[in-house]
Amino acid sequence: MSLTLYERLAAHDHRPSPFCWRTRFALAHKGLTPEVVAIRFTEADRVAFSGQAMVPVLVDGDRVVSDSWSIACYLEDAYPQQPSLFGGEGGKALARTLNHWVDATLQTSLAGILAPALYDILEPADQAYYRKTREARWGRTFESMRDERETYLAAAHTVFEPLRLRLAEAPYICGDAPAYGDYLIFGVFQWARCTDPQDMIPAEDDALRTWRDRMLDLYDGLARSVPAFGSAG
Ligand SMILES: N[C@@H](CCC(=O)N[C@@H](CS)C(=O)NCC(=O)O)C(=O)O
Repeated sequence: MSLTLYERLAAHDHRPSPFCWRTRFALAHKGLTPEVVAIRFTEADRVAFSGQAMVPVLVDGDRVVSDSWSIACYLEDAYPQQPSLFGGEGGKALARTLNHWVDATLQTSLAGILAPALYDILEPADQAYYRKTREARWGRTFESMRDERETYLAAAHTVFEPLRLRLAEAPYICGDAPAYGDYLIFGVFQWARCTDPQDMIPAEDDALRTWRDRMLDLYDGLARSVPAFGSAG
C-alpha cells in the first residue's frame, strides 16, 4: 500500500514545521517510511483533496488523514502490531494533554523568535503570505519580535523547566524509550534547528540539550536528514 506524507517546504529544502515533525517521528516509530511530498505555504491547493489547507496530511492507501493528532491516533489504531505511540488509554490522554500544552504554551513561548526566523528562510511569495498571517495572529511585526528576542528567550527557558526536571529523571519524556510525548516536544526544537541561526540551548550539560541530541540520533538520524540553519545540531 502506498503511504504519502505532505509536509511544509521552505527555501533550500528546509523542513521547518513542528506539526509535520511529530508525524514524521510517529511514522518512524511505527516502522513506516512514507514518500514525503513537501509543499510551500502558497501551495495549499495541493492538499485541497484532504478538505482543508494545512499540513501534515497522510495518505495511506485510500485513507486521507489531516491534523497531526488525528494522524497519530490513526497510526496507533491502524498499526496495532507495531510499537505503541501512547502506551494505552491513560498514556493517550496524557499525550493529548501534552499536545495542548505544546501548542498553547511551548510553541507560543517561542513563536516570537521562530516565526521571524522562519520568515527568513521562505521563498519571497511565501514570505508575503507568512508575514501577513503571522503578524496578524501575534499582533506584532516581525521587526518588533526580533527586538525582543532576549525577552522571549528568557521567558521560554522558564517554560522549558518542567521538561528539564523530567529529563533529569529519565532519558526520554516518555521514560526509557521515546514515544509520542517526545515527538510532540521535539518538533518545536526541530523548528528551531531548521530556522534559528543561534542555538537556544547553548549549555552542553543542559538535560534538554542532551535529550535533543538523543532525539536527533533516533531512527538513523531522521531529524538530521534535513538541513539545519544554525548551530543546533
Ligand atoms: N492542528 C494542526 C495544525 C497544523 C498546522 O498549523 N500546520 C501548519 C504547518 S506550517 C500549516 O499548514 N499552516 C498553514 C497556514 O498557515 O497557511 C495539526 O496539529 O496538524
